[in-house]
Amino acid sequence: MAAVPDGAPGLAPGDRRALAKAITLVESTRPSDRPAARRLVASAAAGSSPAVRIGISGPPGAGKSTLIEALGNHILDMGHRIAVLAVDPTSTVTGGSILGDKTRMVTLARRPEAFVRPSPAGTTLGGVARRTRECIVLCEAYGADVVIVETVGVGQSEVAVAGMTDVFVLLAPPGGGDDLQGIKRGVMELADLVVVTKCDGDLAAAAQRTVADHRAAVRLLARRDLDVMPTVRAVSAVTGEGIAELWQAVMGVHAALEASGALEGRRARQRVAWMWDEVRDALAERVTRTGADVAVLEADVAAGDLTPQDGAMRLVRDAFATPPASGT
Ligand SMILES: Nc1nc2c(ncn2[C@@H]2O[C@H](COP(=O)(O)OP(=O)(O)O)[C@@H](O)[C@H]2O)c(=O)[nH]1
Ligand SMILES: [Mg+2]
Repeated sequence: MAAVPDGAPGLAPGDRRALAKAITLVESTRPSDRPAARRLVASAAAGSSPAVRIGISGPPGAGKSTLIEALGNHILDMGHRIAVLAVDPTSTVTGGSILGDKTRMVTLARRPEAFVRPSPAGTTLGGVARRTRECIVLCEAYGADVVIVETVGVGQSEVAVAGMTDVFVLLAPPGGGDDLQGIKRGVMELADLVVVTKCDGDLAAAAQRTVADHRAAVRLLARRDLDVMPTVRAVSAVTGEGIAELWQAVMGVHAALEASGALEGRRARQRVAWMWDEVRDALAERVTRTGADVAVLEADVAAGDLTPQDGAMRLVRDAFATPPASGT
């Protein structure tokens, strides 16, 4: 996509079409698009300030998309400009979730101050799109002062999204008894806020019980930052109950983290982690692109004729014995 040259002339604040094109470039898997994508992200980062970055995760069907629609509309009413990056790896399997998310966030997507982007199927890795971090930066250059990343809870994805946002919100659907809906302890420990969804109608009583269960569980957990004691609350995206309070709570956590310096600490760690992810990507790319004997080595390792360790060392050594091709 040569339409976006170096610099980010298209990424004018509020230009949704330019942002959509920029994200498409950044998500492109064609190696020839990478240099332009990298320049675009660099200039976007240079010319913008970080938004309030919110990660929202939870099991499939917990009500993430529906809540983001309700919360997003409230945030817009508060005068913010919002971008939503929805990453749903289950859509690779069902093929239907992206359509579902689009229809679910339709009132949000229609408002001119909002940008909603479901990541296409097949671009996710461990539940988070490979380029989500770069897309967050693009959204900030577009002028979003609130960026929400929705990701379905499938093991590593919560950890990944918590590792690229300021405030991590974990959603839990109402459940019976003391069942915590299979949310893992390590994931609970990342949560700054736990939100029990669907607190309305027939589900209201179960939702309140689930709140009590999670409050008890949260008290026993290690805290991620001493400044934030995770709270548990109930909301209904259908009635709107608890939505305004949830936004206040998110902003409260953000303000507390900022005041104590913990926010800058999180972001600093995230930048370093990002660098190492890029190193791993660049290495893997270089190793596979040298092409030499990759298939043969894979076959040898598969057959047990070569240990995985020796195979890896051979590939890395070969990659660096070859001068790098342009582009990386
Ligand atoms: N009663 C009720 N149902 C809800 C609420 N939020 C979501 N749902 C329903 O729960 C299902 C899953 O919602 P969705 O937002 O797609 O969940 P996601 O997979 O976590 O994004 C849908 O059928 C929604 O209509 C709510 O606040 N109240
Ligand atoms: Mg969803």
